[in-house]
Amino acid sequence: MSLKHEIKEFARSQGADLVAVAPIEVYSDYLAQVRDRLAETSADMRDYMIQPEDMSFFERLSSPREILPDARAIIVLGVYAYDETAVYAKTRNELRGKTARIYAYYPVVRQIAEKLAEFIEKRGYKAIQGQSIPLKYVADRIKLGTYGKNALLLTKQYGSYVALRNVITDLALPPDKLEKFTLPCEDCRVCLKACPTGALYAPYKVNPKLCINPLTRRQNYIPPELRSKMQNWISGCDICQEVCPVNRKLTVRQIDLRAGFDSRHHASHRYLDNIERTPHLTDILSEVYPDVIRRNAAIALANIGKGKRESLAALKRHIVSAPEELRDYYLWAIGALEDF
Ligand code: B12
Ligand code: SF4
Ligand code: SF4
Repeated sequence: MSLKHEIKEFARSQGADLVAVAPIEVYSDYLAQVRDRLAETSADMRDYMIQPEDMSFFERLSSPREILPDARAIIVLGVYAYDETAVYAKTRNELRGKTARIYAYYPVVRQIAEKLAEFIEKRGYKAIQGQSIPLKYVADRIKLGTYGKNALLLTKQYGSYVALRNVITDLALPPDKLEKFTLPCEDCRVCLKACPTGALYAPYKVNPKLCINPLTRRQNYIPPELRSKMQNWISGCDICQEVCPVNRKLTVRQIDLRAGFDSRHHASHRYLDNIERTPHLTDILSEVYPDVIRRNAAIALANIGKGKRESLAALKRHIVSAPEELRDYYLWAIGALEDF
């Protein structure tokens, strides 16, 4: 069995659903696209939740040899992230928030990448795992999937619900030549129309200043006109994936117990670890939760509108002890619910 074959088999045995080899290159077309995006949206690195506040993050992503100077191949890993805990049918009726489906699987794919790096190192080669390349761009180049107009990588088997990660190695592995998966994007604009904030401002392009994912995760002020568009997302947003016809054909996977990992207990978001993925929103207003999540819970309650009496009572109870920055959101939510 070739070493490449052994590597793929090992990655699959650890839980990888997708594994493919890409070449080492300077991905300069990607960097040009990043520069265009920054110019078109006037976004800065804070909007991307990236530090430091210069281009170095994206420059490093585009040059895998900055991570490993004698790198000779990139292994791209993917794990299917649409499991049975991620079916959100009743959240609004139950006054619950939603978290992006993929978050539970970032630790899964990370664990697989760590084990794969160890496996390669034991054979005498260097291997560094991370999210250290432009993952969608590289995966699209080797046809592991294709860019959808929602700016995500859509794969034939798992749609866009795929958590990606890479291992960069000095082991020479021949790149894969996969068959292109053609998407029904040509005559479709469903994701662009569904994005509630207009963050998908053109096909394949996201404005991070408007995307609900960073809005829910950063501490920055959220203006009222954006708050009312955030629905009940309290961490991330999956709308441009939920509506996509490719994803709508998917069936939910079983909880991932491969590699000894129980995704039910790993929301993985730094604020939501170790709690239920969709807690009761009135409970999240309590001060045991970080301010960002309390803010998002208040916004979600206002946007749900149902259960008005219970929501108003909780907001009025918690506003008394809420810090100054949060009061503005609680007051806004109370006003919105009273007008509902
Ligand atoms: C920065 C970042 C963000 C930013 C910016 C998003 C963006 N689209 O740029 C923010 C914080 C907004 C974000 C949000 C999300 N992210 Co994010 N993010 C990243 C990160 C770190 C880099 C992405 C990047 O390079 N952006 C810069 C832009 C310029 O690159 P790009 O989007 O690839 O742009 C390309 C297209 O526009 C294309 N293009 C332009 N014109 C045309 C025309 C045609 C015809 C075609 C085909 C292509 C094309 O060219 C550009 C460059 O190649 C990666 C991790 C990594 N290391 O790769 C994760 C990553 C992309 N994110 C991911 C996820 C899951 C999300 C969310 C879905 C999370 C959530 N549920 O809330 C949202 C989705 C928003 C969206 N619709 O894209 C996954 C994507 C998995 C997948 N299947 O695609 C990644 C790969 C993380 C991971 N480890 O799995 N993210
Ligand atoms: S919703 Fe339509 S346009 Fe958007 S990614 Fe899916 S197929 Fe493409
Ligand atoms: S994640 Fe939500 S806000 Fe961001 S581009 Fe997709 S639909 Fe729009």
